[in-house]
Formats: sequence, C-alpha cells, structure tokens
Amino acid sequence: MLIRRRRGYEIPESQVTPEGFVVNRRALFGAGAALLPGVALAQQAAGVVPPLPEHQRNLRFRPERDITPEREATTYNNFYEFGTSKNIVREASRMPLRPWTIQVDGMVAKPATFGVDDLIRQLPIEERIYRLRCVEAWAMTVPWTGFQLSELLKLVEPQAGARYVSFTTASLPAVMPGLRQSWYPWPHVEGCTMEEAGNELAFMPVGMYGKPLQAQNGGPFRVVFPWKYGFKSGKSVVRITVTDRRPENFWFKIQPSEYGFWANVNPEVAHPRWSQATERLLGSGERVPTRLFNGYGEFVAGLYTNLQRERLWA
Ligand SMILES: Nc1nc2c(c(=O)[nH]1)N[C@H]1C(S)=C(S)[C@@H](COP(=O)(O)O)O[C@H]1N2
Ligand SMILES: [Mo]
Repeated sequence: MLIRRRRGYEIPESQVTPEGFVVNRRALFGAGAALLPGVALAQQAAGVVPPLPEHQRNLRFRPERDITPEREATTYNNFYEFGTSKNIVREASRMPLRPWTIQVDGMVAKPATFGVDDLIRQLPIEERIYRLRCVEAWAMTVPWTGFQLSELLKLVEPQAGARYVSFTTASLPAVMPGLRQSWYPWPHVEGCTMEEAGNELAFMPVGMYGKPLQAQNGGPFRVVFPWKYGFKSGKSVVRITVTDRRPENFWFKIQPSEYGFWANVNPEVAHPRWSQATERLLGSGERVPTRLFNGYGEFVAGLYTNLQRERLWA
C-alpha cells in the first residue's frame, strides 16, 4: 500500500508549507541540487516539520488485530518528561520538533551527528504495523513509519567489542515539567544488546499513521522494540551510544525489583503487583491474552537461547 503525503496536520496553520514550495523542494531533491541544504536549513530554522516522503507498507509484519484508532494512540501516552498522567498532549506540543539532531557515538568507527530530516532522506523508510504492549497491561496496534535501527548503525560502523546500544531522550527543562520531579533519574535512557539492535524488528519510527511522529508519541524520532514492554521504547531520542557496558536504564534505576534490563513480554511472568496474562486494547477496551514476546517469538526467540540465567521477562 502506498502512503500518500498529507499536509497540514498537527502543525499550526502558520507553519504549513505552501504547496508550491513543497513541489519546488521535491524538484530540488530530484536534481540533487546544491541549493538543497540551504532550503532544508531555512525550513528547519522556521521549525517546519516536512511531510514524510512516499513509502510502502512492509507486509512481513502482520498485526493480527485491528489497528488502534489514531485518536486513542495519540492521546493516551506515557511520557513522564511531560508529566505522569496519560494526558500530556498539550505539554508535549510545546516541544519544538525542528531543528532536531541525533548524536551517534561511542564504540563506532564513524561517530556522527545527524539531522533527523537527513536520516529520513538517506535511509529506506517504510511502514510497519506493530503491536505495542505497555508493562501496565494496556496495548495498542500502530502503523509506524521509520527505518530499521540496523540501517542507522551501519552508517556509523560499530567496532568489534561493542556489546550494547543506549538511547537517550531529550532533556528540555523549559518545556518538560516532569524534569522538575528530581527523584526520577533523568534523562530517560534505555538500551539493548548489539544482537537485539541488529534484529530486523528493532525500528526507529519518524512517523505514525502516515504522518510525522508527534511529540507525545516520541516525535520526531524514537525507538521501538515490539517484543519488549513499552518502557524500553525510548521517545524523542537525541543520542545513541554504542558501548561495551550494559546501560543502567531509567526504569531499572527507579525500581530494579520491578523493571529490568531485558523486559521481554511474557504472559506467564507476573509483575510483582499485577498479572501480565492479559492486556486491554486501547480503543475497543477489549481484554485479550498476552503473547510470549508480544507475539514476535519467531523473530526474536533465538536471541535469548543462551541467556537462560538472565532475568529476561521483567
Ligand atoms: N522518554 C520517554 N520514553 C518513553 C516513556 C517515557 O516516559 N519517557 N514511556 C515509555 C512507556 S512506559 C511506554 S508504554 C511507551 C508509550 O509510547 P506511546 O505513548 O507512544 O504509546 O513509551 C515509552 N517511552
Ligand atoms: Mo509502558
């Protein structure tokens, strides 16, 4: 299925790019003109979020249930930087999404800082419908647009000996009231192993429902590990570090007895305070059985066969 460009969503009227300008900009892409960086920079300086380029849905990843209504998925959020309620859209909308850069560093041959729009242009983007399971036992099914994490890592060439990858969320005290809650170990850092990062499911969304990713869902750029509890899928990422040491993740620091490093979904391993056997679907409110690895075992079970002594499920 072809995702058509849509214009004028979710950004203030004053920032909507006039059609003529969009067409000109695309002509410039085609020509690979030297003017392009200047145009892109001018747009960024104005805080304009460009529409996503056309892209295809990848049918290899089958949701096996209905897509969550867009309204539900974009208004019921966990994003503690903006507050601990599920209703943080208004606060998050104050976060400027351009310019936005991602620093990729650590044990890589070619450390680099990328502008988010450069990545969108350089890397193959596609749509994937993934299930997302929060550790709190609600779940949604979302069409993400993005690229595979492995494609980004290829650009920086991880070195031999690299074992983990960490993802750091933006810390913007001026727009993130949650950062004042100083008992939380900001910034939000989550991580995975190199093998997990190389798995084809590890995805970096820059869009959702065919549109650029909004702030409340981790715009402009986040990570998603669909087989793990949602807290591993860090939002609004500004830094990706390749390292040989296991990152101490945000939720592990808050409550190590409840939230570990691996956090793979397993219906048979209860959270210390509630069962994980079933989950509530956003939208319909239906309760459905939770699936091992959130239903992605065929892709990821092999990552864990030699890790039986690790606390893989919480
Ligand atoms: N930076 C940051 N990333 C975060 C969180 C957060 O509070 N801060 N919450 C996590 C949790 S608990 C979940 S379930 C998902 C929710 O993503 P969604 O709001 O897009 O559904 O984001 C995860 N990523
Ligand atoms: Mo979550």
